[in-house]
Amino acid sequence: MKGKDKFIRKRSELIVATKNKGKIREIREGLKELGLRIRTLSDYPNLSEIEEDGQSFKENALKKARFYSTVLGKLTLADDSGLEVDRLKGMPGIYSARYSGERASSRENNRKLLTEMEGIPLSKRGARFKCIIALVSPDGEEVVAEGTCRGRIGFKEKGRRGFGYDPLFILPKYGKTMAELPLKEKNKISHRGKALRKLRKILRSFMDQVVV
Ligand code: ITT
Repeated sequence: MKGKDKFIRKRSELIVATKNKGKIREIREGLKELGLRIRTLSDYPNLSEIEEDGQSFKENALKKARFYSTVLGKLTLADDSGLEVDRLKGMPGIYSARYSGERASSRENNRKLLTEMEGIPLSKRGARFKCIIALVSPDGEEVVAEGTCRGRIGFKEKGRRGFGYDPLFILPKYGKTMAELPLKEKNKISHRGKALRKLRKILRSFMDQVVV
């Protein structure tokens, strides 16, 4: 490989700062046309983790992206996301991953959500997924993209795809839960898919800057 090509390849690397396998699958799919070399935190098992103590998705996404971009010295993307249920005044929100306790499984979180929603009719079970993706470069440039997706909370888990609250998240237009949609279909309509589409354009310009 010639010097310049080597430089371009090296600089087209992107750190996706998560170990969440569901997020990683969707982000890889959403960015695949860019041909980036994507690394995730699973490739850096010895790195310390940071506490997600921000008061919003945006704060947490930026905190994660800034931290890992500084530690690794590489262009870094971080996703902070969750489920906001109307009837629960936006809960679990930023606590989505640990709704039923630290290190809770998705199954446990879903069970807790069903308990909280007991007796509430479908018409009052509105909710939205929200995703904020922060992109931070080692020289301190920062970009944030957002996406949301509305649906309703079901009465029991349905579907085996996706992750997290997907089996409980009904998309009325499709008559299906998010967990019944293939990955590509989910990305077309999901909160994360929307944020990734906005980010693709920006990422391209980051890559162009680097190559010049
Ligand atoms: P990282 O911080 O390492 O990225 P995490 O799983 O802890 O991984 P968050 O703090 O952003 O990530 O919490 C997101 C939680 O919100 C996630 O664990 C799910 O429970 C839920 N969630 C987010 N996006 C979702 C999606 O597309 N489908 C279903 N549940 C989702």
